[in-house]
Amino acid sequence: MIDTTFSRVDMGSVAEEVLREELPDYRVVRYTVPGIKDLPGAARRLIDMGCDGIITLGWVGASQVDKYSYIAMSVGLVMLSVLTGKVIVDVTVHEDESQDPRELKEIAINRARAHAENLVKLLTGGLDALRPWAGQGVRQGRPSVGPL
Ligand code: RDL
Ligand code: RDL
Ligand code: RDL
Repeated sequence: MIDTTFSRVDMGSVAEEVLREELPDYRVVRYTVPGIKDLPGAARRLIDMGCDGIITLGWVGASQVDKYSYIAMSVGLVMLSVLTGKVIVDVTVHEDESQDPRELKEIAINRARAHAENLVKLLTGGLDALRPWAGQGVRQGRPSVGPL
């Protein structure tokens, strides 16, 4: 798992608790980097150390320059996943998802927890791990929107 010092919520500790609880037979490695553009390289280093799966926890500021950083991060993580074949779950919170700091914190905590649980399922449940929720409009951070 990789988190950042840029983030305004300690999402890493939320994810770490889930992973340690639900993956007792795994070694959980936590690596903290300055910001989101450092995540793809850090993920590569953890994969090279032998990690089976990666969860990143990133926070995107509200300005246009921050969104450019987000695109760079996102492309980097997707490419890394494609090229290595490893499961990479990307938790991102955008600072402009809510104007209310309390709600934003709640989104961050809920999203980190929900995606940590997704990583557990993807690592341990095989290709069918998420099948029960297929097409169900599942969201992370805010309530799910449900199927049409
Ligand atoms: O490698 C050092 C930094 O360049 C790197 O940590 C960047 O990700 C830092 N950073 C920005 O430069 C920026 O413009 C971040 C953001 N925006 C951002 O929105 N969120 C970050 N980092 O985590
Ligand atoms: O790795 C975990 C998530 O980052 C990943 O599943 C994303 O594809 C989830 N996601 C977003 O983060 C987003 O901002 C999705 C959308 N938008 C979207 O529009 N459709 C998706 N996922 O299927
Ligand atoms: O329409 C409101 C939100 O659904 C929309 O802004 C989403 O894209 C929010 N979102 C992200 O911005 C993101 O980076 C989500 C994720 N990641 C995610 O992983 N899961 C979500 N939303 O449900």
